[in-house]
Amino acid sequence: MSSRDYIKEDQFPLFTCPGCTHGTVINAFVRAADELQLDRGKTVIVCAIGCAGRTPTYLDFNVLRVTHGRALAFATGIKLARPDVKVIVFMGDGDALAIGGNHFIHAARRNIDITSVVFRNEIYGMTGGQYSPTTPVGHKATTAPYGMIEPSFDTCELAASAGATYVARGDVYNVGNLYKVMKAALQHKGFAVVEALTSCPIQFGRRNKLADPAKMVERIKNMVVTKTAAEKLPPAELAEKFVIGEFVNTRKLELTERYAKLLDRRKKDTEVVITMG
Ligand SMILES: Cc1ncc(C[n+]2csc(CCOP(=O)(O)OP(=O)(O)O)c2C)c(N)n1
Ligand code: SF4
Repeated sequence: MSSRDYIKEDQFPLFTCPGCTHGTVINAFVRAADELQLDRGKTVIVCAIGCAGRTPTYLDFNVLRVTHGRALAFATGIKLARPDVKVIVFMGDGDALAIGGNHFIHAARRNIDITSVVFRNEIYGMTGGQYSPTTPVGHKATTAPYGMIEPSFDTCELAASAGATYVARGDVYNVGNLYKVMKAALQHKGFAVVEALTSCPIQFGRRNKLADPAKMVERIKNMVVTKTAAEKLPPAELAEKFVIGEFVNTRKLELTERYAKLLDRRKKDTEVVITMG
């Protein structure tokens, strides 16, 4: 297998707007998949609606495209039915943290063995630029014409505190790091989250004096710091930045393992208790 075998070349050209960096996230995924020689026959990618949700169109895998915000719910069903299959979920920030927010925290709490990638482009791209739970304060969106007043989620803190056992952040400027964390997430057993900072020059950029795709990537470059650099920053400066790298990498029994144990116990237990009314 080579990386080209993971791509559906007949689906090109890309549907994305010029300068969109969602493709860079997919590129990091394909590199990682190739490096790990992912078995396409034993891998399912689940995605929903949105520009990020549409990116698996180009991937030559079993792809299930579902309702907006429900990718993790479907993925949970697949994983429980077929624990031997690798399940990967691609979601926009709105998909993962707004309409799908409840599924996200419960997938983390259950520590189910799914690799999830959250494309943080700070907006609802596909539907015309409404604000998402990651739109930065003061920035404009169609539903925040005078500037966003709600604080953003810290996706990584949310995932970690809910119970995810692998949590990392990457971005489309430091592609080497993004690829590295993607690869580690794919190798992880348990609920793995990679937040990928990506840019939407059309729906976010145009409203925020950042329509130039290169400026948007430069903005990401200036927004991120490594963990080592973060240690040297004064708190006020650090509050403005996104730390990239790994935050959580632990091994705990995940949901399908606990479920298998439960089934084992039930098989041994011959007593059947029937309760009425
Ligand atoms: C149940 C449901 N609610 C709302 C929509 C409309 N809708 C489609 S995509 C989307 C938001 C997309 O934003 P995001 O998930 O952040 O992904 P992006 O397009 O920015 O990559 C919305 C609200 C829908 N298709 N289905
Ligand atoms: S709307 Fe934004 S996120 Fe969607 S394809 Fe265009 S640039 Fe990319």
